Amino acid sequence: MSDLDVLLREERSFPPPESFRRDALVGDDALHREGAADPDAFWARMARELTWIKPFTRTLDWTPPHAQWFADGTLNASVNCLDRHVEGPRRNKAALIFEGEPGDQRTLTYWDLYRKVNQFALVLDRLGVKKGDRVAIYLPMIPEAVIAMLACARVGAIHSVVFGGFSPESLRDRINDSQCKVLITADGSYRRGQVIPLKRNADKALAECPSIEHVVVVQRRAGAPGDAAFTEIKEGRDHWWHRLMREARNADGGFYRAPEEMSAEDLLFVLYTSGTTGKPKGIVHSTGGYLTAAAATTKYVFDLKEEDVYWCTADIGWVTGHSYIVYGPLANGATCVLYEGAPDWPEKDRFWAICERYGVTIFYTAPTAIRAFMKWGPEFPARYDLSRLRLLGSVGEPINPEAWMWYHEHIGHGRCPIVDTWWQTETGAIMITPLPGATATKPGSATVPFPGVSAALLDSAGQEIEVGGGLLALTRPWPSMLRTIWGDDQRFVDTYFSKWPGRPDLYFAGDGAKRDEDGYYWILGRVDDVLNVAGHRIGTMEVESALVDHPAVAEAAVVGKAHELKGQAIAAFVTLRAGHAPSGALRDELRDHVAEKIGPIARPDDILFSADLPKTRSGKIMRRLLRDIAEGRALGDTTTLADPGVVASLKDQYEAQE
Ligand code: 6R9
Repeated sequence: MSDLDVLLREERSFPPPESFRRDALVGDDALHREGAADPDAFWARMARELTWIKPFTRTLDWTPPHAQWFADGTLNASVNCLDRHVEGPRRNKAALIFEGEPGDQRTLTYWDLYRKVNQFALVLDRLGVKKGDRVAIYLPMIPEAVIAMLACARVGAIHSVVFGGFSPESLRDRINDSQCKVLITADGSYRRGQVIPLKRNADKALAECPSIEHVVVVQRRAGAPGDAAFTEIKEGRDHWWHRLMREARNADGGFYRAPEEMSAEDLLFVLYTSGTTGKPKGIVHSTGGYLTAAAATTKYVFDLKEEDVYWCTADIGWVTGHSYIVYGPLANGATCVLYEGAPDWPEKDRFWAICERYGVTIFYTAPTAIRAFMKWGPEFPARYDLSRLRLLGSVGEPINPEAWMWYHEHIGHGRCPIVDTWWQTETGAIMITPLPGATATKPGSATVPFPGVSAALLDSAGQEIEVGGGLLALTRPWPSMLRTIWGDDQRFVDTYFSKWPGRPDLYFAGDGAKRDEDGYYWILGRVDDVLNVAGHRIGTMEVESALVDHPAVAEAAVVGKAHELKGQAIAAFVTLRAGHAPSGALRDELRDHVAEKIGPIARPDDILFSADLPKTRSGKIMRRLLRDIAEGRALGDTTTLADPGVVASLKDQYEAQE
């Protein structure tokens, strides 16, 4: 049965529990009605919940596909996340509750965070960072990552966070693409009891990053900071974070760094994501529009209250970490849990231990994690008191109804609404989601657009589909939409706003979806050459380029295959150069090579050596057939192949290997 068929048969529906609805920020359809009546006015009202230096008078300027929101207003994101809280009763409230993988704990109040962000902003000044400069952040999930991001925002620098699991080459390409001036990293990062040598990785990258003038190194590893065998400090270029912070004082001896006054359209950050070509795209986000939507969605999707303890398990290296660990929750003055390590270290109960320890009330994670919890068994969460949990969230990939029900029963104990939130790096904030006190949920459906957001399903000719399957589009601009792709506006136009000729106002999301009779959306997954492996976006082209970079490889084709835990796994078909023979050792070598080039998340599960790849007469590799092979299906139409024999022999080989 196909995914679509499974979803079409899903008929369970869960209205908001009355006990939840009664106290919810939104317990009826008022917000949806407000958004539908006048989306611009709705977003303007959301924007006015922020603290502006100069209030905006214009809401939206829309010259498709370029939008500007609140363009004549000025503000600073760090003021919205910090200053406005320390002026009031939140001054001593916990902002971040941090737990490291080895078990170390640190709590930073809003005042602590405010002080450290100001100090690090002074450090950035001292390193010569100016408004508009780019700063790369390659850090573990530690409070310094949040401090670094907010300090960039304070001085008006554009941060570019690179996931700590990415390889030196991936880091190098991202730094070079946006010409970062400073890199902030750490000596190491804990993962499953091991220390990942982040600074050593960074040094490899930096050998080919001429734009970097300074490197700031957080001491994360236990032990002496001068442990030269592990961390090399290059005099003049590299600086220990704690030393710079100790000296960070302004002329009057205080720590205050006045926030830069930023236009709403000034850039807040660039974040790289995979697309259909080998080169990652630098997705560019604005200050005012981005913050408006990040803050509004955090408040209403998570029904955020003053006393909540909120935990989003994403990494800060992904957009979910940006919007729902840093900007959205902190703009709302929330208490956020930050955890550094793996969910199964030292035991498979770590997440539930953390939920109990800090009294987590709102928990937001990914389906790939939920499927792992399911596989490990309900006895792990059952060891803990999870009675404080009141709301659960899911993001990153389609959640299968079975995983949804398990989450509902074993984590939510039937009491917590689940918000399945669909959105993307490009959308900046949640776009399709239930409002937990107002929307009845259905297992596997992200339900309906957030107020002020307009979605539609279209066929490839641009015809709208009311009920059934189609391509997902967003049909009106929204404040947190990407503004462009760093250095390549044409690619921005071509990728997102050219799917339907003559309609430069329609945003093409790259996802397929279905809509049911109630207008609910069921996201089916990517329709382009982008894989979603355990919630991480990886372009097939990126993996192919990494493979052909190996001296033994002549040609490579990469496809996604369904995987029980990861959603999708990577299957690669490889032809070898003359003089190289297939072997198990070479297979392992190629898998490691990809992990080294891109990062461990891109390591292929399967590699099949083949004398040839199935191609059309015009020379295009037929990935559809490779997917059929990788997933063990009967082969689809092979009549357009130049040599139908190739694919039959591939299928035999693949099956023999399994
Ligand atoms: C936030 C994030 C975006 C892609 C997106 C889609 C998939 C995200 C989903 C979902 C089904 C959900 N996706 N949330 N699919 N249901 N609730 O993940 O951003 O890393 O850019 O990935 O993830 O395919 O297009 P990003």
